[in-house]
Amino acid sequence: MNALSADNRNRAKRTLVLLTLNEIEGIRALQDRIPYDSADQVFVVDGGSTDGTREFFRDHGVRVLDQKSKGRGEAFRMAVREAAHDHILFFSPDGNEDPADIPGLFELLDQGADIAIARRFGPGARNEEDDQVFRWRAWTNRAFTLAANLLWNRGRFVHDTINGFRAFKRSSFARLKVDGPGFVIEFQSSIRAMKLGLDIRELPTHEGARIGGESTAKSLPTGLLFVRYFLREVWLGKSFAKAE
Ligand SMILES: Nc1nc2c(ncn2[C@@H]2O[C@H](COP(=O)(O)OP(=O)(O)OP(=O)(O)O)[C@@H](O)[C@H]2O)c(=O)[nH]1
Ligand SMILES: [Mg+2]
Repeated sequence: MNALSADNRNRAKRTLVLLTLNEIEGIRALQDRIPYDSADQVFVVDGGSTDGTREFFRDHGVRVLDQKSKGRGEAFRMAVREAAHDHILFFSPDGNEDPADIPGLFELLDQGADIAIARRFGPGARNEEDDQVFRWRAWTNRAFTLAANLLWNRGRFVHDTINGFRAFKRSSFARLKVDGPGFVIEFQSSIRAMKLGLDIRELPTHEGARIGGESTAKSLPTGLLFVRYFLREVWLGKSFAKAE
């Protein structure tokens, strides 16, 4: 038996979840680069695509689950309910996330992390706006991340509390009881993980440009949602975890 198969036999099983809402151009470009064989189960959670994304996956033998209600928050919760395995990774095939990082994120969980995040900031990393003069989205992201670290993090600094390209242990995700909607789900999960002192590890990544389609994360409503949920986390403290 070679080293790789011995490794595969000893590690926890993995579920890879693809999150889509009208990403046909992205998925056509990325399909051959996604390391499907690094996971033991793969499925798509789709938010209601009408551009052929769902049909593309079905034609390629990938199971597609249709969301009952909208938004990434609901997609994360549905995925964890449906996942068969204990290590669960979320990948969004719109061009921002590099599929080559999928095995590395799974490996961080194997090494003991509760949450593994592909970080777009910090040493060795790059975000979409790095070659622009005004980096509004990056600056806003970093401000929210700094505030979360200052208020709640007692472990190693987390450089990117917001990126959706991340993996969870099922048991850790359950402890977070994340109830946020839409694009705030990742930030809320990072904050709550800090509050509970979970082991958050990061992998430097290079964020790419969106390949096609349209962003559904409109800056102003998303920013306001973040402020609202940030203040709610200040208010809640650790009380969210009481029912543990
Ligand atoms: N399942 C599911 N996926 C969603 C939903 N909304 C967005 N997505 C996917 O989540 C990923 C991220 O959404 P984007 O709209 O690209 O948001 P963003 O990455 O912040 O914005 P850009 O930088 O412009 O790409 C994409 O793969 C979307 O297709 C949803 O309601 N359900
Ligand atoms: Mg995107």
